[in-house]
Amino acid sequence: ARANIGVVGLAVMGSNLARNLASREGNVVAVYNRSRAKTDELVRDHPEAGFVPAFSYDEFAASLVKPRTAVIMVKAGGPTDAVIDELVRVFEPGDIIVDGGNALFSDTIRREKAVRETGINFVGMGVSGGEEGALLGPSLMPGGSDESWITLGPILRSIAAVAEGEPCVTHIGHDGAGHFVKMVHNGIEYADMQLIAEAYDLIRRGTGKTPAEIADVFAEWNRGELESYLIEITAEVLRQVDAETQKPLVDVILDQAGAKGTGAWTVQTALSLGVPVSGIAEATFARSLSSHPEQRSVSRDLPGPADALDVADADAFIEEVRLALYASKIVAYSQGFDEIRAGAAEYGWDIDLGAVSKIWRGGCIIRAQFLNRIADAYAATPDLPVLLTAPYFVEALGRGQDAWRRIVQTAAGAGIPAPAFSSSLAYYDGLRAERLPAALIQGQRDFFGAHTYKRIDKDGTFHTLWSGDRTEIEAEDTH
Ligand code: NBP
Repeated sequence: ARANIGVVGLAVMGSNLARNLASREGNVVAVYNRSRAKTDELVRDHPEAGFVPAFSYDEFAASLVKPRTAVIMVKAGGPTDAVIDELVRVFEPGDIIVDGGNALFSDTIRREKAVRETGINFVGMGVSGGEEGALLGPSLMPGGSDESWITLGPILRSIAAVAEGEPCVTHIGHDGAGHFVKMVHNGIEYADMQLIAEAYDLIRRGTGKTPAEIADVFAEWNRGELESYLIEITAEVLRQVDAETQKPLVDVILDQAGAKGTGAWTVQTALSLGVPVSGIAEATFARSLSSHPEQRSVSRDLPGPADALDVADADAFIEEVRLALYASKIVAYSQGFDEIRAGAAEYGWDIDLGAVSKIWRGGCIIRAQFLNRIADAYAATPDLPVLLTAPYFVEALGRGQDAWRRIVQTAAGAGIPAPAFSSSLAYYDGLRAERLPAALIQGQRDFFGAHTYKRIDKDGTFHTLWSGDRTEIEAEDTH
């Protein structure tokens, strides 16, 4: 045995992660893949890595020094369970199994519980940054036990992306905490992408600028407070010209957005936790709407406003779109962090929200300047109940809100869908409201279901005898 770490699953993510591990001082990496060809190819193409290839799980276990540590990088779901079963068979108490696939956090909780009974440590780890991140430095979100973190910490710190001198990895919390945070990361990514797409659409339809001209706008935005990987690649995509037709590539790409399901998981989980993540939900639903051509084709002739959008001052309009985008983005991130806070409370994880924002500054898709502001906010007030109420964000929202409202009005007036812009604004105004019409909803619930209500002026729970003489009685609290 001479390898200190092993990788199971050598498709694009696993082979890149294995190469990343092998490139760091002190690591000797064992590699195993179900079908032999991938292992042979990786070892042949990368002699510099000094891989220790294994062709059975027994051989893989024998090649690892104790405590054996292996990262699984296979398809999430059944394949992951199959590999875990094999590793549990050949590993011993104290060894560490890390699942770096995109598992649903509740699967990770289940697996951790089952594996822990064997004395083996199981760590569910979110890996962000795609293939390039895996090779050059991902953002890593490991869960699992404190004991496994002692062994894993130095190895993961050595391969993670580095942002402002700090490795983009932290021990998120126990069992499924890492995969939970990775899930919300992906949900925020959906919201951020949708907001950028809405901004592009408004600018294009409002000013008539070409995609290449709008690419310049995004490149300019990338020099300011919106600076981020997603804004940067948006400029690149908009500038791309299709070789075949010489049209902007964005105009020949079919307008149906795909999804692998992590946005839906984020929303489903938020629904069960009772946390509004409207920005993420709208982004997820917008992808669904786009992907129903049969509905869209029969809906094309639905009536819309008479006049198309015609903006008088293009530069002023673009600046207002920028402010609306930034304000909506603050809402989306605030909602995402709220979901992490609620998940931590529900599942008993001690998650440092500031540390989460810091490890997203490098390696991952939502890496951005902006995350420093989130880290600052939690450093000042670790138990901040709503992220967007931190002073910096209050200032930014105050600066942007007039423009944000005008952009949402403009979009509605012109019949341009801006679901994430407008739902974020509605959420913001909902939080701000002194009184919400929820009082009326409680009245309705009491009317048809005797669900009772509380009063603003005295303690207790009340019910109006709606079908009787409509006097109020004190009632049991039944909600
Ligand atoms: P895939 O998700 O395409 O999985 C292919 C790998 O799974 C191959 O090594 C394959 O072995 C192995 N595998 C399967 Br399928 N069934 C197996 C089984 N029953 N037993 C053992 N191995 C099995 O690979 P990927 O795109 O590299 O992604 C790996 C993981 O990383 C996934 O969970 C993915 O969601 C996650 N992830 C991906 C990205 C990304 O950007 N692609 C980013 C972050 C996380 P074979 O060669 O023998 O068929």
